Amino acid sequence: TDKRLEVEEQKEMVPVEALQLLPHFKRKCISLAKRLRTSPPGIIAEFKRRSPSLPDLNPDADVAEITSEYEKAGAAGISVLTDELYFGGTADDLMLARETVNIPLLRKDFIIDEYQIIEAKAFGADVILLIAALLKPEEIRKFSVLARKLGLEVLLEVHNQEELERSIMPSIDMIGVNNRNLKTFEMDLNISKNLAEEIPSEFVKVSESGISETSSILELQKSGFQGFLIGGNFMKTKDPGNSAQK
Ligand code: IGP
Repeated sequence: TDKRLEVEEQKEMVPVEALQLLPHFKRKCISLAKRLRTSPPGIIAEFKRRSPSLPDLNPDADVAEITSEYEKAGAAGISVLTDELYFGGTADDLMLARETVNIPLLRKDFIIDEYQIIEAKAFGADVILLIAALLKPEEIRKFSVLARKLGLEVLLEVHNQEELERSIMPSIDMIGVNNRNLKTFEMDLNISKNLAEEIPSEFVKVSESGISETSSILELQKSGFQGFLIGGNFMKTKDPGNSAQK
């Protein structure tokens, strides 16, 4: 696809052998799934400077400052956008976040090859995102098995029952239901509510996108969700850490 080519063109490829020598590559990951299972509701606070729907979200946001505030505010984990083209992030943002906080970090990106998974580990991630809409089931299997081998957890993102059914497999730890329609950007929390009961209980359930009210979190928690991925609602304010506190 186009995205695949763009990713390849953008990347200055550091050889895998060099990635494996980075200090974080040997670090033992911290479990996000365990945190969400044992003390729900847990907020996964997201760091992003912009997105396709919000091009001026927080262009000059400082990753060390904001991730440290998220941690102080009690976030269960932090999602760091590392996609440059659409979200203005880099893998270096992930590494800076790792050097700042001691809570689980999710590498939020469009993962389409194994290299990005090795890079995620080497740059300090604990969890990777795999998007069902982008990947064939064989790819999800291959990528999630590699992630597990490296000690990373896997959050699988789905939008509907069909994606869930074809992509669910034992090498996945958490299932994230994205409330945003990727084509229209339209948001609907009912997408999460309707899909919740289709997700077996061995998977931690995360509701993603468009969450801005405590009342929505409580409702989604009643439907069975333990984790809540929140980005724009925090990043749009002057003081994202303070918004995460509330
Ligand atoms: C956060 P929001 O509406 O709180 O900013 O959403 C997160 O769910 C969203 O950034 C996201 C995303 C993704 C971004 C969900 N899935 C996949 C990039 C790729």
